[in-house]
Amino acid sequence: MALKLFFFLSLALLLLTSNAFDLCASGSDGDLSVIPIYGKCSPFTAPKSESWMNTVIDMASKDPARIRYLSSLTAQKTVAAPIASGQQVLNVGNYVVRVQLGTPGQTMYMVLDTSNDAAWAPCSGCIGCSSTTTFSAQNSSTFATLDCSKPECTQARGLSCPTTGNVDCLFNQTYGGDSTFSATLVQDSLHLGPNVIPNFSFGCISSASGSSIPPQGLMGLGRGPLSLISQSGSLYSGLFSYCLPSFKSYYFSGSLKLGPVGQPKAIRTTPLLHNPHRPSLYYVNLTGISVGRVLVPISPELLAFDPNTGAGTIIDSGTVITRFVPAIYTAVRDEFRKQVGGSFSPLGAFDTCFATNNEVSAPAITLHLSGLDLKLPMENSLIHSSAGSLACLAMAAAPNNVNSVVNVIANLQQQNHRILFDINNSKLGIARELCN
Ligand SMILES: *[C@@H]1O[C@H](CO)[C@@H](O)[C@H](O)[C@H]1NC(C)=O
Ligand SMILES: *[C@@H]1O[C@H](CO)[C@@H](O)[C@H](O)[C@H]1NC(C)=O
Ligand SMILES: *[C@@H]1O[C@H](CO)[C@@H](O)[C@H](O)[C@H]1NC(C)=O
Ligand SMILES: *[C@@H]1O[C@H](CO)[C@@H](O)[C@H](O)[C@H]1NC(C)=O
Ligand SMILES: CC(=O)N[C@H]1CO[C@H](CO)[C@@H](O)[C@@H]1O
Repeated sequence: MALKLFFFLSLALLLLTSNAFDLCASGSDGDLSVIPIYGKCSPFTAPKSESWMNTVIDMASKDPARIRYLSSLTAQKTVAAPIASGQQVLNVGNYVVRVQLGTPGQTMYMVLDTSNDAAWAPCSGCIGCSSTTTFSAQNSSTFATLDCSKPECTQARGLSCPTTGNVDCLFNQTYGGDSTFSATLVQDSLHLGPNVIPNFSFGCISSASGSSIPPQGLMGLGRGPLSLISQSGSLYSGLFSYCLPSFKSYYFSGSLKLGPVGQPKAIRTTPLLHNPHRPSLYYVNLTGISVGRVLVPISPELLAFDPNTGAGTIIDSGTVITRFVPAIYTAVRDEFRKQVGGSFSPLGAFDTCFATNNEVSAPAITLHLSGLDLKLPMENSLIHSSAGSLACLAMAAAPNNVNSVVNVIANLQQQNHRILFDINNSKLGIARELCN
């Protein structure tokens, strides 16, 4: 009896300690860990750079290409893509989530992307994929191909198949502005923490080129029919939320909560808008921006939501720093500089860097959304150099030459907040939450 108790206690202790010390383990309550792509728990290593700030600058340097890409996501799918050659693989999409595909589950660290509809993963034998971790269809007992006549195939291809009958569903897709891949639409079980989604459709990549394809695949959380939320149907009730940890929090991970369980009960919300011109993206109604107590004068057409052109403001998990169209950014920045005073210098994507001695006078920036003011904590509006002597306003102008106005609320501004997407009720909730 005593021996049995001792055995039981040691087992319990072992379980407890192994959980407590594995900081990279997924939460046991059904939350999935959301890991900064260069954090300790991520299998990916940052490109060589001397400092953390330079890593962020490197990541942010890809924002303009991403915004052009997001602007190109019109209702009509674009298939042709310019391909950048000879570039080092530099990851875009800055958070990964650990999932398992197939039976038995094969672990993949997929980039989380709220602006993309589908999921895809590199498959064994892929030509041009950057990772040696690939999904093996042969090793999964639940794997199936999808033939060309299935409706999912039309959704993935953006057009129907040229032939009928039992032909595999092949499609090409562009990603991130400079990359393209060829894939076959397939189905297999997707394991997300304690949940299994059987017959989950995703692209099995057979060849890839360009520098932006996430090494172990992508999990689309957009609003289209092939996205995780649509494919999981009633399982998650069209609801998910995440908390992104700071890039700086090397050891820790935030969380992705799927479904209504464990979501904040009371949370301030703003309407989530659907723009038929760019149906994958999550739009919000940004009505103004304050710098300190000053409401920056912005002409309303630069903020207006327009279903015909796709203009408006989106919230995106894959853009690094918030981008406003140039006229808005300039007005916000000039007001910010006026209130801080002193002199400013540029650094990478940032054009408003100043000595940290002046930081006490840095005003807070508030994004006014319909029904919700998001007053950004300093950690979400300033970025500091590693040496600590310089602070920069962590926002920039969007590229000038996109089809129509798109402002992007990016992940640096979302960090340490819970962002709740309630698709069925068209609401976006935002609440401060420390998940570092
Ligand atoms: C399938 O699994 C076996 C055993 O784990 C492994 O040796 C093999 O490389 C896998 N096949 C592929 C195509 O990954
Ligand atoms: C995909 O691209 C390849 C190479 O450019 C081409 O041969 C193939 O026909 C394309 N497939 C589809 C379905 O568009
Ligand atoms: C939300 O929408 C999805 C798909 O549109 C549906 O399957 C699900 O049942 C809905 N959930 C609720 C709670 O209405
Ligand atoms: C956005 O907010 C403005 C100002 O309150 C309002 O006039 C406009 O109708 C809103 N747009 C949408 C699409 O809700
Ligand atoms: C329609 C379809 O493909 N159903 C399959 C879903 O997955 C299970 C096993 O995971 C198969 O048995 C079904 O045939």
